[in-house]
Amino acid sequence: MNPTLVFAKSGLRKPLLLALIAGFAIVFTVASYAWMRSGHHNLVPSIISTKSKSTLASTAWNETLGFSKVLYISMPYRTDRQDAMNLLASMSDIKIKLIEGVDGDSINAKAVPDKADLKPSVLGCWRAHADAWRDVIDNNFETALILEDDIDWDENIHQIFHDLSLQMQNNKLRLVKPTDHERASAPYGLDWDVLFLGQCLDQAHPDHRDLVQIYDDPNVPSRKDTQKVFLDEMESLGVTGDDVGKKRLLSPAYGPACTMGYAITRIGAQRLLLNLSYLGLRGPVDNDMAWTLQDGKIRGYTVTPPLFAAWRVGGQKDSDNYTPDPNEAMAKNGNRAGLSQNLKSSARLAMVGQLAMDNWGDYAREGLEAKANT
Ligand SMILES: *[C@@H]1O[C@H](CO)[C@@H](O)[C@H](O)[C@H]1NC(C)=O
Ligand SMILES: CC(=O)N[C@H]1CO[C@H](CO)[C@@H](O)[C@@H]1O
Repeated sequence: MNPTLVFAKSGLRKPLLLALIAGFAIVFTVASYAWMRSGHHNLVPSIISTKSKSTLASTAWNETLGFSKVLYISMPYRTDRQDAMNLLASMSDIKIKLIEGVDGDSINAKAVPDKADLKPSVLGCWRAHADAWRDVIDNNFETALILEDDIDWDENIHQIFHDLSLQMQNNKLRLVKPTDHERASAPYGLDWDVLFLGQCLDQAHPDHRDLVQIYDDPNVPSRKDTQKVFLDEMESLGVTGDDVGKKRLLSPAYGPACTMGYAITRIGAQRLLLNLSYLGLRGPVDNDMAWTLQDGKIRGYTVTPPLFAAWRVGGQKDSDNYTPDPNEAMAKNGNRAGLSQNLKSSARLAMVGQLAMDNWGDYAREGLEAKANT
C-alpha cells in the first residue's frame, strides 16, 4: 500500500508529517556518518580493503552461495531426486535451477563430438554438463556452481563457503593480482576456469606439491569421517596428524574425478565447450576435464576434503549412468537408510530432524485440552 495514502486516510496533520520527515532526515544523517566512519569512505583505504573483503565473503550467505547461479543436473524422470534436491536446497536457503539430464541414445550421431567413442550413458552425462556450460555462456553468468542431483552437503554450507571465499580473496596460489572488479565483486576471484568442490578424488601435480594453501575450517570432517583417498591427498600436501579434521586445503586441480559439484567461470565454460565439444571429446566428461587440466589447457583449484558428497541409498537408484545388474533390486529403505561421507554434519540427515514434529504430543505437553476445559 502507498504510504501517502495511509497518511491521508488516517487524517495525519501537516505538523506530524513534518516531524516525521525531520526524523527521517536525522536518522539518514547519522547513518551516513556511521557509514563513512565504517570504512566505506575513500579517505581510509586500508579500512576499505578489509571491510570490502569481509562484505564480499558475506555474499556466501546469499541464495546462490556467492556465485551468480546454482545449476543442478537431473534426468527428467528422476523426480524423486528433484524433490530431494529442492527440499535440501530450501532447508539450506539455496536456490537451484534445473538443467535436464540427457538420454545418450537421443543424441544424433552428427552431434557426437569427434573422437568420442563412448557408451550412450557416458555421452548423455557429458551432454548434460555441456548444456550447463552453455547455460552459463548464454546467460552471461560470471560464475556458476554446477551440481548433480545425488549429492549432500554440510548443514553449515554457507559458513563453509564464506570461509573459502576469505581464502580465495587472499589466494597465494594466484598467478596474477586480482583486478579491481574481482576485489569489488568476485567473492571467489575469477582467476580460474573450474573450482572442484565435489570430486571423489584428486591428486596434486607431482612437481607442484608446494602449491597449497592450508586453512582452518571448523566444519571439516574428522579423520574417521574422511575417506582414505582424501587423507592420502592431504598427507601428500602436508596435512597430517592433528591437523586432519581441522584444516582444509586449496590446491591446483590436477587429476579430479567425478562431477558431483564444481564451480566454473564464464571463460571456464567457454574453454570446456571448446576443448570438450568443439574440438572433440576424448573420454567421459570428468576424465577429459582432468586430462585438459593435466595438459594445462584450463586452470583449476581443488578444495580438499570436498564440500559436496555423494548421497547413497544402495541399489539401482544410485546411478542413472549405468546399471551393473539390471535385476538389481531397489534399495529397501531408500533415503531413510541413505548415507554420505566426508561431511561433518550432513544436511540431509539434519533436515529430517529439523522438519520433525510431534503435534499431538505438543498438545499434551502444552496442556491445551485442560486449559480449554477451564
Ligand atoms: C549472491 O552473490 C553473488 C556475488 O555477489 C551475486 O553474483 C549473486 O547474484 C547473488 N545471488 C543472489 C540470489 O542475490
Ligand atoms: C578433444 C580434444 O581435441 N581435446 C584437446 C584439448 O586440448 C589439448 C591441448 O591442446 C589437445 O591435446 C586435446 O586433443
